Amino acid sequence: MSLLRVLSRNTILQAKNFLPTASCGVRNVSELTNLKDVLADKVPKEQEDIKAFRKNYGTKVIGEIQVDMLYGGMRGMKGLVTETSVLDPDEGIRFRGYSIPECQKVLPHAPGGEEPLPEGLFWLLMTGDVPTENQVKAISKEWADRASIPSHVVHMLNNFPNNLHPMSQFSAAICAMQSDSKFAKAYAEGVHKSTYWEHAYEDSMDLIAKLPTVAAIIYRNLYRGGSNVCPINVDLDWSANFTAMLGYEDNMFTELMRLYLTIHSDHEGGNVSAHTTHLVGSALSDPYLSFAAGMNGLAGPLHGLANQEVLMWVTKLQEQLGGEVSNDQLKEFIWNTLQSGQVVPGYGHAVLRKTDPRYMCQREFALKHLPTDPMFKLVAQLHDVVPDVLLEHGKAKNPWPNVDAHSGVLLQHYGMTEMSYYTVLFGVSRALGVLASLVWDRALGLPLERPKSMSTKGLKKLVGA
Ligand code: CMX
Repeated sequence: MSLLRVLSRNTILQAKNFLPTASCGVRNVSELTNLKDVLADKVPKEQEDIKAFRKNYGTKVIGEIQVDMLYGGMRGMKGLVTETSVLDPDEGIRFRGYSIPECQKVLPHAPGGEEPLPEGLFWLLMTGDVPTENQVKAISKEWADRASIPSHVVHMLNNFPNNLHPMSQFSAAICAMQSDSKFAKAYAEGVHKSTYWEHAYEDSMDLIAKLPTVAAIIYRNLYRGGSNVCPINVDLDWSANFTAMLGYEDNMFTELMRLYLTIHSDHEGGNVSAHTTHLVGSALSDPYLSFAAGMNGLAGPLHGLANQEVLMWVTKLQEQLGGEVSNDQLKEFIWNTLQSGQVVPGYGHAVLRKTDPRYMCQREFALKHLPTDPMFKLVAQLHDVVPDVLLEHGKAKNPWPNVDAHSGVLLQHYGMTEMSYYTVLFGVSRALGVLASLVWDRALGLPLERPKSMSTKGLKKLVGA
């Protein structure tokens, strides 16, 4: 009998967190290094907990819906359950209750490194527990083992024209890898719905493992003359393999990538990429199709593409104004942007009302490792000037910088100057959060998502207008 089956059966019988093993009687869950086994222990408990909660509180009213919310992008409307992270407007994101500085402290690092390994963040998102070093090592190893991509995907990527945006290539490749979907295969074979999460888990692990290779092929095809990516090294962590495949040798770039891939992973459930992945998954589209849909949303300039937009905007600013610029010159440039009916990229947020902690930790990285970089200095100067202009402009509810205001400047410092590629990095990271959520969506049996829409005529009638 497989360990998974033993675990599933024994979760009902055993005291919390202790499980029998074949050899030594009882074993603590924290000693397990196979994530799927740990989930198999947690899933039935969560299912029971939510069942009891809904039985007792299922009809409790938790908010009201105003007409403006229907026209205003559903801001503030509580309408989704997402377990992996929660976004506080003032404090920013917490991953399973842990802030970014806390994650930087408690999650395992690479030997000699200071930034968290994204593998650890993934374990945390999936389980709610801070992983041990061995658990993180097991994820690195498993992703390295699962990293190879089908040859038809390589062929397809190698034949895309250079003018196809990297995000379109990324999304198309994810869809094309769907030929290997274990979820779709299991569904077609008629498996019981109580096992859906296990197949969603397999696809999610495969997909996350393969994304760096796909992303690296896109990068090398577009910007490095189509040179081959190096093979995966099973002794390296996920980020180190990624930077090696991209062709970067600087260890600090790899450290940056570990931080980058950790902090871009998840931002609760209502943002476009997370919500889209969840929505498409609710139709039981497999994780490849669901995640590709989420990536198409991330590619929008008001969402993930803003990291590309920021660096293009800052580069234009430098071209127009030169190296050293005064605050007054910056103000004028920002006003020109606003008066020509464009947004200031990297500023504002649908939920946040303070500076994004994802911006702050990137700023701290810059202060530590590249304090004299001219572009960093400009980004810091913009932080002093943009909020006041946006406040004077009087429209944006949040004048403070978001994650995208800072990421590009760090990447260009280490030589990654290809701005139109930046959102692909965001996408590789976002997989960690939205796929962890997708596994839980299937584990909790969340149904097809289908909110009620109304016509303006119907709404007017409803409110007696
Ligand atoms: N520059 C100019 N105007 C802005 C603005 C900005 N940075 N942020 C908001 N506004 C405007 C909005 O366009 C809106 O104008 P209209 O009333 O004319 O439509 C008004 O202020 C009110 O918007 P809001 O309620 O403050 O913000 P929203 O929730 O509607 O939008 C966001 C949020 C992020 C789309 C918006 O702040 C924006 O466009 N920012 C710039 C793009 C950006 O950085 N996006 C990345 C967000 C993070 C991410 O997902 O990666």
